[in-house]
Amino acid sequence: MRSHTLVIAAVLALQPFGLVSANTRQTAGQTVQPSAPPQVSAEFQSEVSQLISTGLKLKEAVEASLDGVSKHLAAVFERAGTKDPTQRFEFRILEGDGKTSKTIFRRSDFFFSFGGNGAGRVNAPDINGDGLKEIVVQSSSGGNCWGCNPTEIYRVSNHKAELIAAGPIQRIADLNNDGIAELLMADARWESYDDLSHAASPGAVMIYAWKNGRYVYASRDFAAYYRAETERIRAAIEEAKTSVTTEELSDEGYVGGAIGLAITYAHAGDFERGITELETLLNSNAKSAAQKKHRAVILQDFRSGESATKLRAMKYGDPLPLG
Ligand SMILES: [Ca+2]
Ligand SMILES: [Ca+2]
Repeated sequence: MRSHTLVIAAVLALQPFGLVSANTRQTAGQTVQPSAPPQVSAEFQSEVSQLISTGLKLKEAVEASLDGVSKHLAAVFERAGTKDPTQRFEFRILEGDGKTSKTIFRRSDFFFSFGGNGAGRVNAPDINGDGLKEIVVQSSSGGNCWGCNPTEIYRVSNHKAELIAAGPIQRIADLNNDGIAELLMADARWESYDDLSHAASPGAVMIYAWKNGRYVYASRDFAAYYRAETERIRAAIEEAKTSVTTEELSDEGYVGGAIGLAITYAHAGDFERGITELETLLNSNAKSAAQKKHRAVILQDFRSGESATKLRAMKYGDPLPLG
């Protein structure tokens, strides 16, 4: 039980790059934290009681009319005493008809919460401007990594729940003030790159925007955001530079920052600038032959190796993969 609690604490603390919490537009739903037993409206009570009688414990509940027609209860349950960790938590959406209700969606995993990271605190606003309210839930498959703790976004129409986004979403925010929020997603593809420590893993943010009924990769449309982001990363690199000594791994924060800057330029639409910046940074401030050798391998990888291929693989307008 103790290790379980620790992992969940790690999941909740996992905020890549220390970004601040989500900007909420408006919050129509009400989230009840586990400390008080969540209360649910009358029409959901018989379904919830029936689930509790099978060994589920109601942890969190949000009520909203997600489709503007029926009432819905989005709920997180914990299954006490289960031996299968992938069945420990259950996320459900119940739909009511004014008198009674039934489950229209369920998914089990290691962990769910509505209150997890910054993104998870946004619940039941209309995030994408399609007239339907979304439910945002933090999930976890149990690992301590960016990619294995995705935030999932669901909408409901015609009595069916549909997953419209999933991934390491750091923030849900309207970056260009058009009234429709964008998803700021961690690019986890270089997490643990080249044996860099987790703290030094190169991080970058990808932006997905809602267009024609789905989230698509649209990072290069957000130039002002990326200008601020490159300034922030440059400041972090300056800071990390002061730690570089002849000790072999003393430059990993510096190297991780330089790679993060290159990836960030690539997302902003300027792959070549990213490579030029990476060359300049990796060719300076090396304090040992081992550091120089290591950086030459990284440069090769970003100029023409697997990392170059991965950076060029991102295409403007590509739909967000739903896992
Ligand atoms: Ca919506
Ligand atoms: Ca927007």
